[in-house]
Amino acid sequence: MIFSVILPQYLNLGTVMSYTIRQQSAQFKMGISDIAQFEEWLADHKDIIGVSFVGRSNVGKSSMINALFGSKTARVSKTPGRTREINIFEFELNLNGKKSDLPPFYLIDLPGYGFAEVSKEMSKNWNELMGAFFAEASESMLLLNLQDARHPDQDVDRQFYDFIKGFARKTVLVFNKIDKLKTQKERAALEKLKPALSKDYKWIRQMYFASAESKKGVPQVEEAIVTHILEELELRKTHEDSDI
Ligand SMILES: Nc1nc2c(ncn2[C@@H]2O[C@H](COP(=O)(O)OP(=O)(O)OP(=O)(O)O)[C@@H](O)[C@H]2O)c(=O)[nH]1
Ligand SMILES: [Mg+2]
Repeated sequence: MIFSVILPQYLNLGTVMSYTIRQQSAQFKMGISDIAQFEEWLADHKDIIGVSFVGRSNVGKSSMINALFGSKTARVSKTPGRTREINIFEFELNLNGKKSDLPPFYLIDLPGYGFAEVSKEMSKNWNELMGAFFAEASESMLLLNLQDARHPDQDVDRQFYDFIKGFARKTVLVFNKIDKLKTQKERAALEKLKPALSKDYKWIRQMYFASAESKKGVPQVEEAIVTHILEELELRKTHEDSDI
């Protein structure tokens, strides 16, 4: 799907430019599970623009990354709680179907929460890594929170929101696995949840229903990511202009 955004700064006034995620462009940079190493990385990457995936273990973060960025970008697990480290990638955007001149953007796959069988040591490490991420990561990183469409708004999701609520990050909420919702009743129940969630969590910008498996709703999530990136670039351009 093509997304059109008018960016007069980058081309002649009024030119319509269509940016998309460049498929298979995501390069794995590193996996970090050590807090000191992660803090050093964050300090070296204060202004990055991109998207971070977070959600309950097994909700389909890695699968959604593959649906959006190209197959085999991230490892999909059969056993929950597999992604225990912070996986960092760089990816590119296409402009009108060809590699754009924009610098690479960042994709971060954060370790899942709510996996019951974690040791004390592991949950301490999760707290440290995620605490550092929310306190120090660039504000230009969109947070993409996934929930399971069949089991939305679980206690662990709410606990996670309590954990991050002081940070008010730009967030989009994606209900994944909608292919598993078989009845209209199930879909209606999910739809009904939206206003309550918007009210409780004001920093959520949009909510989407999607399936990494059937790819339904994936283009809309791609559009949210691309729009976020272009907005961040635009903001920086505006700041630079006003500095002169
Ligand atoms: N039916 C269906 N299954 C899905 C979907 N997305 C992911 N899955 C399955 O859910 C399981 C977990 O997927 P992952 O992508 O590894 O989930 P994750 O959130 O990265 O898991 P952790 O890294 O362990 O936290 C796999 O068996 C996937 O095939 C979806 O949209 N529909
Ligand atoms: Mg994963």
